[in-house]
Amino acid sequence: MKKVGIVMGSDSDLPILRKTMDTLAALDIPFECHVYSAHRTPEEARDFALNARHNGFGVIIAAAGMAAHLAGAIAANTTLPVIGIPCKGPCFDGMDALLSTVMMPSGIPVATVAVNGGVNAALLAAQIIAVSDDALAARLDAKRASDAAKVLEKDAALQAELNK
Ligand code: RP5
Repeated sequence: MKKVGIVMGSDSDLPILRKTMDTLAALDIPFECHVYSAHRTPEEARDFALNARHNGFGVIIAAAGMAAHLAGAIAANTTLPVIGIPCKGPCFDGMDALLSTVMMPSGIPVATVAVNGGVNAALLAAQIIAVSDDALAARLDAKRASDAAKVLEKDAALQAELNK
């Protein structure tokens, strides 16, 4: 199976990416995780993107906050699908990172998930890999069914409490 590459602009983004890693691990998807910054280590970020396909990656998840150019900078150097996670920083409730990540010019797409959307980034990466992996697609179906069952359990508990 192709690996998922996870890149974050700073280790301060790690709490968001832990959710990404946990979700990928639960689905038995191999991944590799790095701290590379579009601004502080531009050469390392560029090299990672340029070599990602050759190094066995199928999708790259890039997470950054503030002036969040990392996903775009990665996408500029690979035609692998790139998923951007805007991370909420100290100002503007994450709107700075959201706009910096999502507003890509035509020609260089970044599939942007919600602010701090670490779980959905992993699930979207899984769905991309599952296009050519039926076993993974089945695991995703099972997760959807299990997640739905949990919601219905909560509804049943609420109904029981309200209708005492
Ligand atoms: C961004 O700047 C990082 O992705 C992080 O979200 C933010 C702050 O980085 P640190 O100052 O915590 O290293 O590049």
